[in-house]
Amino acid sequence: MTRPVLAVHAARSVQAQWQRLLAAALPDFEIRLSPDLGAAEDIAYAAVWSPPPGFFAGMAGLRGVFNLGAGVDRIVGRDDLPPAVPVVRLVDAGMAAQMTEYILYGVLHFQRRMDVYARQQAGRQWQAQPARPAAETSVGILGFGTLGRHAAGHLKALGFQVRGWSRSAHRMDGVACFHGKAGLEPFLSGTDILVCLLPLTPATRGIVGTGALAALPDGAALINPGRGDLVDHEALLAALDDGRLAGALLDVFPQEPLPKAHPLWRHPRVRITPHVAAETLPEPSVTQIAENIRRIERGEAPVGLVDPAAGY
Ligand code: NDP
Ligand code: OXD
Repeated sequence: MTRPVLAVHAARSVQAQWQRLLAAALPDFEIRLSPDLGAAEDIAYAAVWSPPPGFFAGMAGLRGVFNLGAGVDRIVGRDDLPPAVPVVRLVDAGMAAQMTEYILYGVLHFQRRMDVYARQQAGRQWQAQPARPAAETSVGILGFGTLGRHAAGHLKALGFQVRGWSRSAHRMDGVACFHGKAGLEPFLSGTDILVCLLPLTPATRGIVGTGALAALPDGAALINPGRGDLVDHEALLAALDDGRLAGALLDVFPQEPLPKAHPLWRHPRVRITPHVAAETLPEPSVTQIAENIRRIERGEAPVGLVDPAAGY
């Protein structure tokens, strides 16, 4: 009897590991690795990260697509994927703890003026900066979902003022929650350190632009581990150059790797990491994918089902 096929497309260096883990978790499936997928019509499920254009062409029997990450901007709205096929994202799967570490690092970097001290060190300058206690520092999280709420809990425990902005209304003890277009300006105007953790959708593309940056208090800082296209980089450079924005810690960019000639690389107020804020961990991800395949096979909705209309 032929077994249903699960196709994997990930970085070549890790495909074999995905194959081994998926085969152990789903013994009834045949796991095929891209680009050797055989007949497209045999494929029942696909587990993918950033598949090339046309990847899904001919997969007429596809019953579900599993994104090997939280952000589905490379999957939603593609013209090679029939709209009825469920797209499922990873929900936490070990990323929330990593993302919280990244955000805590960035928040402490700006709150404790490590950005200023790094520049002072370059000039051998011994100069204490005024203290800014956590209780007087407001961290605003744009995108108050799985990752944003996890980080908020930890920031609150460290004594920061925390606020979150989302599409729908949320509540969290000790956190000021804002939502929708009307909530954005009041959210931004009280944010000293802005963390951008939105998914990239038509509604969020370029959301951190001239207007949003101007709405932040003078001397605010930006941490962006969400997606590069959420930020208008021309507006960001202008705000950094005129000193309205104290600094930025950036993990994601419109083009990755960030081109070598890009001015962000050498900007004295910018710290860059190469899209590593929260990496996909194969073991917990495979557990989640296998459970979701069983759910779909039982006719139940998978956890992390993407709403194609909302784009996340
Ligand atoms: P979730 O889907 O759990 O959360 C998304 C949040 O954004 C929700 O609060 C949602 O609102 C809000 N949102 C979406 N659209 C809008 C909008 N138009 N206006 C206002 N709020 C909006 O996602 P995760 O927390 O799991 O992940 C967030 C993003 O982080 C990913 O999409 C990805 O881009 C990025 N990421 C980056 C990584 C890295 O290593 N750099 C690693 C992992 C993720 P509501 O609650 O109302 O639905
Ligand atoms: C993700 C990412 O979306 O790593 O999971 O960027």
